[in-house]
Amino acid sequence: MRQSHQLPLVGLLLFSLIPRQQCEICKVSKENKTALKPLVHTMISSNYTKGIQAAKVLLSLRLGGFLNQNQDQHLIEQFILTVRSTEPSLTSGQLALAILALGACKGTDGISINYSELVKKLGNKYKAEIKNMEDHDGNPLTNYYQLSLDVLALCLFSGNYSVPKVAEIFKPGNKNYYFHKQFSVDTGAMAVLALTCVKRSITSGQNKIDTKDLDNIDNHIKLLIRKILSQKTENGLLGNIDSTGEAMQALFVSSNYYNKNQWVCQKTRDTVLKEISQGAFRMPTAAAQILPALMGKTYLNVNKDSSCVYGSDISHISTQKPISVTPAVSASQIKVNYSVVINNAKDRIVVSVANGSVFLKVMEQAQKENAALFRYVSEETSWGPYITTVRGIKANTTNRTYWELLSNGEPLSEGAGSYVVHAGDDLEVRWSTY
Ligand code: B12
Repeated sequence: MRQSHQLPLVGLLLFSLIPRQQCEICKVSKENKTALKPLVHTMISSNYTKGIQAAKVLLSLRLGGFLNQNQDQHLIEQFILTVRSTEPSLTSGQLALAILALGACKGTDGISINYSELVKKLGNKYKAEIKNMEDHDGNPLTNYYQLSLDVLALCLFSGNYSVPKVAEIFKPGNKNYYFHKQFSVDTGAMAVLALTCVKRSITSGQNKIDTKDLDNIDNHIKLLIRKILSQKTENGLLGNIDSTGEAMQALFVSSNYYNKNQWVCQKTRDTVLKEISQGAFRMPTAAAQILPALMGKTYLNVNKDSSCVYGSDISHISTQKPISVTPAVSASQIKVNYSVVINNAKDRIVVSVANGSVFLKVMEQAQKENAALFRYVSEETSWGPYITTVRGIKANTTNRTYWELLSNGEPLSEGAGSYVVHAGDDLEVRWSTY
């Protein structure tokens, strides 16, 4: 009799001794969930239903459980059509993201998705990335962030990939983790998620391999986590504000690889929440990258066989006033310096733009005034306009060249479509190699 009374107590004691998962500790509490409203709103009010750029937003909203059943069904139907019509032109990482978004969870609508066909196509795109690396000095067609997305989607959706090859190419010393010798936290975080998936599939017996590969993968995760943690800032961000969400996901799935005192996830979360309240993450992609971690989720929670969670308590959010992505432009004019720098040659112009203008406006104005020197081409991407070409010279991933954006000699941490210029700024687009 006495014993049976004690049993629940013993159980409770044992339960309290089980270390709580980092993702649970760091998850925004029910009471604080309203702090996420601006993020959800940015995503819902964006025209995210258009194009493949919707993938990250859809993935994030589905993982977070922020859609209702009708929204989910409608968006997935539209998205399937988009994927079908654009698939041949998608990069490997874009297709991987599309698969992750479609298969984030199982909708109740009975829409049938031919995953095996999509996954096969992804396998071919991934192979083309590897082939490009073999032919072009280790440079993929896209980048390692996308190769990581490829491996993650292939791993989660039972696609074909070679474990020894993954163990070989994802070595933390590989140049593709670095831009200008600086470790890319976003890339490292995505690689940790991919490698963790591969590791779990090996240990669960789905993938039979040499234990040497498992040891190597394990070691890569350990070193990548060390590198991510070395980029922790005073206020707890990991890398910068835009890499923090995915880095949090990487740290959630690999808590065995670091000590509790090396990362206080609540500090990171609280800084992020403060940034949200001050209007950060105004771009749908930025909002999409941070939201899953704040809900205690990671891309490893993608599971096409597990039912979607619908109708979170803030899903009625679309009635809120939208947060504007475009900064307010005033009638007064400011003067800025703008240069195009190619090797040691610098062509400079002073242009006048309305106060509050973004970098791209300056480029437009310079082009109007002197097209021979300042003509450029931009391409719409999930982060806004990406400058691909200036004066006919085009960025090229195969030889790691691009047009770098700088202000007063410092590389910008945002793009031409969102960086607001200031009077007297020395703006530059510089032909660079990463
Ligand atoms: C790889 C990468 C690059 C490569 C792109 C070429 C390549 N090898 O693929 C290089 C090193 C050249 C690069 C350059 C820049 N990048 Co970058 N990049 C990334 C990274 C790690 C992955 C992008 C990706 O493939 N996504 C997945 C695919 C499926 O999505 P996608 O939309 O199709 O991807 C394309 C675009 O993202 C585009 N792209 C890459 N960077 C940027 C930046 C901006 C502002 C835009 C509009 C587009 C863009 O290139 C991708 C491949 O074509 C992201 C990290 C992240 N979290 O997204 C940072 C990231 C997008 N980059 C960033 C920045 C700031 C830049 C630069 C502006 C830096 C600078 N000072 O010059 C420049 C862009 C300048 C320009 N010409 O417009 C920031 C953007 C933050 C923001 N709020 O806008 C990110 C989020 C990194 C970070 N955490 O700070 N980048």
